[in-house]
Amino acid sequence: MDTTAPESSAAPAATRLAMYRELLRIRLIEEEIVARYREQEMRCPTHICIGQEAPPVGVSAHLQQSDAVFSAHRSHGHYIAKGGDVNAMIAELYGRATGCAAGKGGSQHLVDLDAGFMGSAPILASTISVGVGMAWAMKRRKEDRLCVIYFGDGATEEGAFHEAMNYAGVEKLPVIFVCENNLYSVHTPLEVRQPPRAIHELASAHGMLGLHGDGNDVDEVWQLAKTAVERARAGSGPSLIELDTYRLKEHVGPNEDGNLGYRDPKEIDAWAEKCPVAGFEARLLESGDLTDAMIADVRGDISAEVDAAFAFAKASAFPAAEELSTFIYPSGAGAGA
Ligand SMILES: Cc1ncc(C[n+]2csc(CCOP(=O)(O)OP(=O)(O)O)c2C)c(N)n1
Repeated sequence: MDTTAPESSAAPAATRLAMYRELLRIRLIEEEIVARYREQEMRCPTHICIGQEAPPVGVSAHLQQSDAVFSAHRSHGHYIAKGGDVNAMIAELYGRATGCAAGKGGSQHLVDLDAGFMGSAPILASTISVGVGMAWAMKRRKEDRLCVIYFGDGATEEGAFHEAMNYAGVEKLPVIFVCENNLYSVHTPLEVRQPPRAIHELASAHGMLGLHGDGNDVDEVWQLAKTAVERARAGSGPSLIELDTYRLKEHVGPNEDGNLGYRDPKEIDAWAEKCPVAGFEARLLESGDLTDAMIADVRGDISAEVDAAFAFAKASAFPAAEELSTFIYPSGAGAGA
């Protein structure tokens, strides 16, 4: 199977500007979470995606509301880029009843069915099988939709990942597997966890297209995703896209972690230099498609949105005590009970 990047044809200027806005939006929302996390009002484990904004933005630029997205524990960017309700996401982090999971899930259980964000869950690879099941249903019902599943390099070590890939390949399902390879699973580097072969090479073992590229370059992500999305919509089957990227914060929480010793601070600095937001902004400024005045406008709009989301969350009530036993299988009252 082909594992090279497709011939380059840049996204239209309007799409590139929209992607810039979305990259910056995810970054500023994440920075606000980082700034406020220490207040200890967000009581859930929170995996920050700063440094990894380009994959969701470049992929979601090709998706319709009716397409489905699944994610894992580091899911804020995926949720936001798919059109998830930001007020409801921040309220979920604050454990409020207005949260997207009614305040019961926290950062690792985001969901917004109206936006086609089917859910995130922290059990590695758990959502991969569910996403493939949904893609199978889409195909059986002859729906014009596709499913995108995001996960990290660590999830590719789970049996469920390979089973799901196999089935997607056998049934030629409309599904795109997006692996954000940030080189570490918690504090363990990739080279001591997997044999010396690339993750995208696993695609050929499961009879699908493998693609690989720079996950910090939203233009490149956009092109790779275009190939995979067109394939899926044409009924030509699944793809695995491996995107090289890097998380700039600690595994879980708002802090830097260069002091821990598992990553060379020089490596962290080198990836910070490859910032997906600043790099794209510089290219757009250079081409004249973006101006300083436009940046100021966009930043102003996003700041207002972020302030409003945190105000909404903090003004919202906590779930009522009776909610403790609703939506609990098998005995609680609630939907389906
Ligand atoms: C089945 C399972 N095993 C172990 C864990 C503990 N765990 C939580 S996050 C994580 C690392 C995941 O790494 P990766 O998939 O590369 O995503 P990243 O955190 O780098 O974004 C592990 C091992 C888990 N959540 N689920």
